[in-house]
Formats: sequence, C-alpha cells, structure tokens
Amino acid sequence: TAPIRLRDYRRPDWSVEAIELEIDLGIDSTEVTSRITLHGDPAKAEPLRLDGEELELLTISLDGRALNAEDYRYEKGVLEVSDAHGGSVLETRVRVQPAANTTLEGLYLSGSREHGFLLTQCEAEGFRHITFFPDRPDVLARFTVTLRADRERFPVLLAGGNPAGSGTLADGRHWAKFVDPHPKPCYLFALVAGRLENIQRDYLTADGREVKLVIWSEANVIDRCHYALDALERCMRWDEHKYGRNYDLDVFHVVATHDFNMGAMENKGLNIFNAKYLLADPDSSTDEEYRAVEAVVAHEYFHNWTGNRVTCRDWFQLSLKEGLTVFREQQFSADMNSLPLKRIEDVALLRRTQFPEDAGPLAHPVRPAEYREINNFYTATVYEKGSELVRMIAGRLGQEGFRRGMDLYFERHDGQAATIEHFLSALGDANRIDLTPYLAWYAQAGTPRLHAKGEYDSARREYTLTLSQQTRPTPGQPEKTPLPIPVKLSLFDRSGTMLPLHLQGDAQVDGTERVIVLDKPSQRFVFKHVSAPPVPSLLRGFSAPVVLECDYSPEELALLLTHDADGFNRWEAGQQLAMLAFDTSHDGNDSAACKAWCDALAALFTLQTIDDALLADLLTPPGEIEFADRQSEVDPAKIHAQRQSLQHRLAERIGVSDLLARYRLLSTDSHAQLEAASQAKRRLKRRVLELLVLLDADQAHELAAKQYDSASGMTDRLAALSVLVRTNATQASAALAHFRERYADNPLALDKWFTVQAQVPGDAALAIVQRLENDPAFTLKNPNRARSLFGAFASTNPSGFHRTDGAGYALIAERLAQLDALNPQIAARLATAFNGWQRLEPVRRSAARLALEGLAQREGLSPNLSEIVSNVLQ
Ligand code: DPP
Ligand code: ZN
Repeated sequence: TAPIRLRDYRRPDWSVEAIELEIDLGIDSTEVTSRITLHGDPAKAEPLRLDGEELELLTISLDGRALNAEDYRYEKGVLEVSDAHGGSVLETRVRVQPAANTTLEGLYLSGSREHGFLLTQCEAEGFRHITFFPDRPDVLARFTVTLRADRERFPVLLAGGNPAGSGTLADGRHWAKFVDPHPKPCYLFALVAGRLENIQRDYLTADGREVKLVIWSEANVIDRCHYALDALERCMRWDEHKYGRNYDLDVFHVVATHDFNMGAMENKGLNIFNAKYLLADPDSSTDEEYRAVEAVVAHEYFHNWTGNRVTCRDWFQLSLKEGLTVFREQQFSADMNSLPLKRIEDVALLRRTQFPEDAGPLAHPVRPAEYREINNFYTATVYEKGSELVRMIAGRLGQEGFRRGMDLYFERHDGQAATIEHFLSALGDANRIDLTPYLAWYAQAGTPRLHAKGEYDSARREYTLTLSQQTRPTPGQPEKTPLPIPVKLSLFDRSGTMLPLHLQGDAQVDGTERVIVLDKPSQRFVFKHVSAPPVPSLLRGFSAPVVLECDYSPEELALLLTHDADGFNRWEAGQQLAMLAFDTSHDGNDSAACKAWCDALAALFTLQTIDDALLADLLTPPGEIEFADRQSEVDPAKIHAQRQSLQHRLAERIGVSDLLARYRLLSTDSHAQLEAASQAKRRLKRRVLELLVLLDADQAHELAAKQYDSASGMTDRLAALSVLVRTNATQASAALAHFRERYADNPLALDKWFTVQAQVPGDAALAIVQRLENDPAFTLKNPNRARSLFGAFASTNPSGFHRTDGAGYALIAERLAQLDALNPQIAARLATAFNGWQRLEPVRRSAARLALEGLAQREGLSPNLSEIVSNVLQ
C-alpha cells in the first residue's frame, strides 16, 4: 500500500453534524444502526465516501429512501454513496461480531463468553469497524447513543456523554441513552456493556459543576480501584489549579479491562483502562505500579482538554495531544511525588526506548511525514520525545508564560482539530516570541549530539564554552539542520561551590544557573570574572533531549556527583562516570574512572545524608541497552558481563559489612505503606540486595528468601523473587512455585511471574521462555500476558534474546507470525525488539537478518507487522 503523507492533507469534503447510534448488543452478533446528518458543499464535493471495515451491511437508506445496488458501492473499506447533499441523512444498519474479534480494535469481548463484557477501542481507526463514518480526527460530530441489550447478561450499559434516559423494552431487554454535548471525532467514541461493579464519588469542579466520578470493573477486583479513584480526584484538582481546566460533563466513567492493546484510552467521558494501570493494592502492586496508575489516570484525564476539547487535525499531529499530555502528566507526577526522581525516571525511559528508536531504521520525526499504518506511530518518539519538546518550549517561556500560552491555545482552538503550528503560534503569540524555530524539532528525526568544550584563560579570568551540534542522518533525512538547543548550566569551582555567572554581553551577573541557547552548528559562550578553572554542570534537568559529549575528567564528574545541587544532574554525572568507567575498564584492571565512580558512591553511601530513593538511583549504572546504544558493534553478552563487573567493583568498594548493615537498617520498616519515605527505603533495600548478591551470594540468597517469605507487600516480595531468580539461587524454585500458586487468580501479578523469569540473563533464558509458553496460564490472546513473556524476553533482556545461535530470534519470529494472525497491533509492537540488529556483531547480525527475512516472506502478514519488519530490515 502507498504511504499516507502529511503534505497531501486535504480538508474533508464531507463532515458530519450529528450521529445517532442505536446498538443492539450481543456477544456473537451486534447490530449497529447509524443515522448521520451530513454536511458538505454539493457544488465542489466529491461523492460521499465513508470508511467501514468488515461490516456486514444489512440496510441502507438516504433521506428515508432505501438505496438500490446502483446507488452505492461498498468495497475495500470504503462505502461510496451517490446523490447525497448537505443536510442529507444517511441511515445504515450493519452487523459486527464482537466475540470473533481478536484484534481488540472496534467492538470486542473482554473475558469469557459467559462472564466477560463488551467494549470498544476506536483510536486510531477502530470506529470504522463498528459503523460507516469519515474515520478521521478532523470530522467532529455530536453523538447520541442508545444501547439495547439483554438485562441479565448486560446489566450495565455505558457510553460517552451524559446519561439521557433508560428503561425496559417490550421484549424484556433494557436500553440506555447517552448524549454528548461536545462534538468529537469518532476515535473518542466508546461503549461498555456487561456485568460490572462500581465505586463512585461526588466531585464539585472549581467552576461549580457537580460530577459523578465512577470507576467500573468486574466484581472480583472492584476493591482494588480505590487508589485510582483518589488519583483521579487529585489530578482533576491539579488541572483546575495548574491550568484552570475544569471537567465538562456530569459523569466521568472509567472502566478496567484485562484485554487491552494500549495502556488506556481517553474516550470522552468513558475512559477505558488496561487493568494494569487502574488496579492497585499492596499485595499485588509494586510501588512503581502505584505511581504508574496515578500517572496513567492523570494522563487520560488530562486528555479531556489536550486531545478531546482540542483534538488533532490528522494523525501526523498525534504528538500535539500525546507529547503535550505526557508533559502535563510528568509535571503532575513530579508535583505529587519528587521532581528529581521523576525526571531521572523519565530520562532513563527516554534513553532506553526513544534514543534507540531515533538511532535506527525506525527513526521518525515527532511529527512523522508519512506512514502506512498509523497504529505503528504510537511510539516513544511521539510520546516521550514529544514531551521533551513541550518541556523545552515551556522552559523557554517560563511557568507564567507557558500558562498564558496554554490559555490562548485553549481559547483559540477549543472545539477544533488543531496542528502543531497552531500550538506553537498560540504559545508564541501569548508571549510575543517567535517559536517557529522549534518546528524543526518536530520535523527532524535523530538525537542531536551536543558537543561541549571548555577552555579557561587564567590571564583574562575567562571561561569559554564552545558548544556545537550535529545530528546523524536518519532514513529519508540525510541532511540535518541545526536546532535551537536550550542548555541550562551552572559552573562549579573545585570545592563544589556554584559560581556567579557573568556571560559576555550581559550587563551583570545573572545568578548561578542560567539557560544559553545554541541555535547554530557551533557557538562560543564566554563567562567573565571566573577566578579558577570551573567544572560546568551542563544541560541541567536535562534541558534538551540530546546526547551530551563533554570531555570531563573522572575527577570532574565525581565532583558533580558529590556536589551538584540539581538532583537530576547529580545522577547524570554518575551515569556519565559509569559510562567512562565502562569504556576504560578491561580485564579486571580498574581505570581511574571506575575508581572515581566507586569512591564517590561509596562515600555517598556512608554519608547517609542523601534521600534513600535518589541514592538507589545513583547506585544504578546505565542499563545494557544504553551501553549498547553507544557501540558500533554490539555484543550483548559482553555488555552484560562488563556491566556486572562494574557493579561488582562498586559492591566491593562499599563492602559486605556496610551493605549488610544498611540492608538490616532498611528492613526495619517492613510495612507496605505508600509514604515516600517507605517507598524510598524499599527502593534502596532492593538495590543493596542486588549489590550484596554480587559479593556473597549465599548470604544474599538467604536474606532474599527471608524477605520473600516475610514481605508485607509486592514491592519487597517481587524484589526478593527477582534477585533469587536472576542469580539462580537454590531458593528460587520454591519461591516461584509459591508465587504461582498464590497469584493463580490474579492475572496482573501472574504477569510479573512470567516477566521475572523471562529476564533471567544469558543463554538460560530461552529454555525458560519455552517452558513458560507451555504453562496453562500462558496465552497469546491476552496482550499483557504476551508482553509479560515475549516482550520481556525480546525487549528487556538483551543477553537472553541475542543468542549467538539465533534461537532467540527464531522463536520470536515464529511467535510474531502467530500473534499477527490474532492481533496485528501487538505483533507489530513486539517486532520492534529487532530494532538495532544492524549494529550487532557479525554472527548475531546474520542470525537476526535470517529470522527477519524469513518473517518478511511469510504469506498474509498484517500491514502493521509488515511495515515494521520491512522498515527494520532496510
Ligand atoms: N490511549 C492512548 C494514550 O492515552 C492513545 N491516546 O496515550
Ligand atoms: Zn495519551
């Protein structure tokens, strides 16, 4: 199929003023009657064309007249109708088959035929699997929805919008009607029907609207929804306070399902969540998962303004809502928890997922120029890098300026389908700043490399910082232009004190931290009145999504690691130092960098003045994927071994007795409370245990086994299990058996049981994965389960997946083909694990190529999977 291009965008010939849906729900067969009131200019309009995939058309009429075969044509996903005009009403009745739908797109069944419930997923192009419609985000219509179903089987009927009546039908079935006063694109349509329980709360918005907040789930997990309800209330208050945004319907429904392709979906008034991001309780959720629930609840809620009230003109603009909403969620989570820890977590995620994407064959701009399958563009680049771009611009405008800009954005575009240009214009106009230079960030793929070089002139007492930028070619973009890169910086003297900054050209000193903007290939910045050679702390808070290259000495990095007041940059200095240590330590010979890294961390460890959670992060070197990202010929087994030996050095430097003592100290707080201090202790305790096992495996295994047995919550239990399993402890099998049994009826907990085993490093992993896929609890049909085993293995376990014999590749390629027949979206996502294969060392590289080429040649691959496989192969 030909790609769809941004530059070919045309406004729709036809739009829809209103749609009335009447849906007769059944598990095997659901009938959808749709009446759409058209809007179009008959003079210049093309014939009416509507999207519709695999719909069994039962009846069709235009303005009350049943259409004959010559009046319309339905083929290849398009319904074409002649003689429609502005104001015409087209009525169609179609049949769809929810239970047979394994793609989890459109209308489908979650759970069993006997007990499951029906639900929809329409973003990006699922609505065309439900009825005929112009399935594009710039067609906004008023939705009126009536659901009809058997009352016993489907006691709960929900759709987006406000409730507008319900009752019993003559045949004994019941009905419920919903009217959404806000015109919306069809990707925001949703319905849910089945046996569900709820918890609810009244909420009064800042502008005085009484709202019912209702969370729905199957009965057995409804008591695990309370945390999400609290989080929902918190994020609603926060959005009122921070952005002046109020909720705009009388009800806000949130529904949990175990069968979902994405994390969650922001359908207007009826959010639908992957249970993984809604359910939380101490016995089955880790601290990280609690934070993820809070973050995703907020993300979907925030979409109500950034996504729903102002939506996207076309799918190329996806980051307009996703990047912006990720950014808003990151701000919220930082406010609720800790700014530096959140920043560290987000930057680590960016480096683990987005940087490799941007450096390989799948690289694409935050606003892609073309795509074949839009579902393949819900990527780390659109989401995470997109958020970094908003952050850069927000930093440029300052807190108040950004709020002014957002206010203007909402004022101008409420009720509209907007573009990235609209967004930048509103932010810029409100601040009388031209932000168009930032558009280049949206159009250009690849991670810029920022090179920094400092020179000190003792005679003139000047420090000159030369910054230069370079972005490597990416597919389809051989030439790169320079981007505006805001660099937040401070200068430290050698005792670790920040120096006043007097930039040449400025009238006077401007504090001890400031932003300079590099917007040319190379630029010099001169700082005056600097009394001794300083150590620059660059890119503070990660002020731009770039790779910083600066020739720091180990001592300079150690100084920043010890003294930098910016929590993020402190961590960053440690990461850079660990990178240096990794590059320079060979065959047991410790380099100066390795020594400096170990010494600095050991000192911080002993000092006990640093927050426990931050310390845990400082004690963690970059991941294997980040190390691999910097190498031209990747040997994942070697990287794993080298990273292990680096950690071993660190553990040795701290020493068994200090590690043990700290472990014991941290173990005194054994209650699964959610307070930050308790969470921090658990995080550090896990890290200490992981270091201890490198020095004294027997002792650490005993402690881990005890921790597993006595854990009062999932965080401690899973940490212990993971240490036992990954380091092949004799106690591992008993703990695994216990976990399997204890959580047999808890799919989210059981997913962790699969994952922890799929992440066993090295060649042992494959046999484990092969054994686990024969576990009766394993199924490819459930996305969470498929990801928990194959996703964990292929995407998060480099030394396990990348075997020299290629058996890891062969297994995943085979499963991809099977998965593709069931659920193309999930198959395509999993296939991205092959990204980066071109940079593997030759033996693995040819094995990976073989597996990929074999997969590419299979008959009947979905457009989703073929796009990823052919892009990865190129
Ligand atoms: N549900 C996905 C998200 O919220 C797509 N909109 O990011
Ligand atoms: Zn989103």
